[in-house]
Amino acid sequence: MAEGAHGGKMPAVTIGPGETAELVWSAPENVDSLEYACNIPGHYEAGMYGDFDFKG
Ligand SMILES: [Cu+2]
Repeated sequence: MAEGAHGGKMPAVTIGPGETAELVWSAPENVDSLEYACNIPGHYEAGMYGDFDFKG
């Protein structure tokens, strides 16, 4: 796991174009949704984020 912009406490992987990787992370219980994002500087602002929706 790479050390990210979240104090190094959030799980992260860094890969190059065309590469794949697996990141396993356990979500907290009793949440409706979680946001994921790219932590490379400027990428979040460019829209590289999304949500996992656990409702339904
Ligand atoms: Cu990015």
